[in-house]
Amino acid sequence: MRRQDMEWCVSMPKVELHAHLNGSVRDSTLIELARDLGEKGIIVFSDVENVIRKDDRTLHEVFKLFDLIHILTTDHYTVTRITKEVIEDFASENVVYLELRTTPKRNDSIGMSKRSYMEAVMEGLRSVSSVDVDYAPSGLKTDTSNGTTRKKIYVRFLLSIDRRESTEAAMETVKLALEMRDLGVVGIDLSGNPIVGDWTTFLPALKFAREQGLYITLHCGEVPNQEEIKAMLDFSPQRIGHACCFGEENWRKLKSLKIPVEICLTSNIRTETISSIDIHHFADLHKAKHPLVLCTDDSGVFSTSLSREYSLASSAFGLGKTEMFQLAENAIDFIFADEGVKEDLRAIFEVATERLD
Ligand code: 6MZ
Repeated sequence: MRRQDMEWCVSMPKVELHAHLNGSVRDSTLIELARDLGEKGIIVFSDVENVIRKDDRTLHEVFKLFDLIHILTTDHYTVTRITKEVIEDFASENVVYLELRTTPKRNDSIGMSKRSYMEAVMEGLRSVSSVDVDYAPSGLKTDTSNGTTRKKIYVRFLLSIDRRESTEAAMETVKLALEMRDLGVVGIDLSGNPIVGDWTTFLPALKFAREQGLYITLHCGEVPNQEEIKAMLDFSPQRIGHACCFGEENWRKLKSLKIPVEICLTSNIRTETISSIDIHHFADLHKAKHPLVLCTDDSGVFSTSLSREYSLASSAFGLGKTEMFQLAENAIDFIFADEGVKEDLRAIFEVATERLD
């Protein structure tokens, strides 16, 4: 794509629905944190620096990297810092609605509970200064006190259950999500290394979440486990992430159920889950008008941005500006926030249509 078209992708309003907090940390922040821990003798900086700067990683290597990132980021102060930076980074490329997901973590050695982890996340959200943030269902109005309308981003949270967790730990996460609803927690995600854990372990917590009215999205089909994919589709989540390794029968089922798919192009290519962009299932789903949304997954780990994902889709699948704009706007239908937010977002896109013609 030409440079000016990339600029166009940046200026278009966008909706991000699949972004993992710890996967979206800036490289520069990770390097700075690693240097600090290196100086304290907790890690060997040069070993870590090479891992952070490495470009291509298999899916297996990505999960090893997350264990490393968590060593660097998981204290309350740093969780607050990365949350602030990640929200500001998305806002700076005109993401107008962000559903940020993160796994609440317990670490007794530093006095961290899942709740205090999430409180640190919320603190990060409140400390965002470069943009106005609407994060609670009641809504924070745009600051017009100095007579100018500032840029605004809607932020909602999904709490992730890691596939390494037990039924009890998953249930704790769901209960926490319910308690934090007033702070903008809208749903639950199931993620983590897809070859670890068994779907049935998480089912009681996911069922409970759904009964209580939380929305659910599942990482589904990152590896070719057709039995699990079928069980996940039978559960009827409101959205699924990836949908890479579906057999024919499950593919038909997905299409007939019309479950919206969060598509993460760069992530799938970098992790070699899909061998090349021209055979990516985006093309088939898009042609079939299946509900889908372009997302980053881990913009830090995969050195991407949502604008780049649009630009990539445009060059790989020949989408014009109208189609890209439509794709971005359609995502409003699949967000987990209420009708009022959807209406606000539609108005933002309406204004942008005139501006971006
Ligand atoms: C599955 C993924 C993932 O929660 O610590 N995560 N899970 N597939 C992926 N595709 C590459 N990318 C990220 O963010 C990092 C965590 O998100 C999940 C993993 O559980 C990872 O540890 P948080 O903020």
